Amino acid sequence: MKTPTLSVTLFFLAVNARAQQTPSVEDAFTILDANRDGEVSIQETQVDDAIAARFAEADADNSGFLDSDEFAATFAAQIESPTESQKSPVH
Ligand SMILES: [Ca+2]
Ligand SMILES: [Ca+2]
Repeated sequence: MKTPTLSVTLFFLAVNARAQQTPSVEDAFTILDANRDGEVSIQETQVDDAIAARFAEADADNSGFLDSDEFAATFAAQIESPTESQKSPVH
């Protein structure tokens, strides 16, 4: 039984570990975009069941790919903890 309703997926935990600090949506998108064409395909989301399960929902324009805006709109809340949402001016 798959349960794609987890609020934090294994993929995002991996992003968190890789970022070594608060991970950003950009970090997650870059890692997920395996072929670095600037979009995430359904195949690229297969690394995580929970992301794959929400692909259609996230693909707002039904292009078959997620751009960074679509990805952020759907998954940002799972990456950026609401308790640490203060904007950091440090880049
Ligand atoms: Ca890609
Ligand atoms: Ca799209």
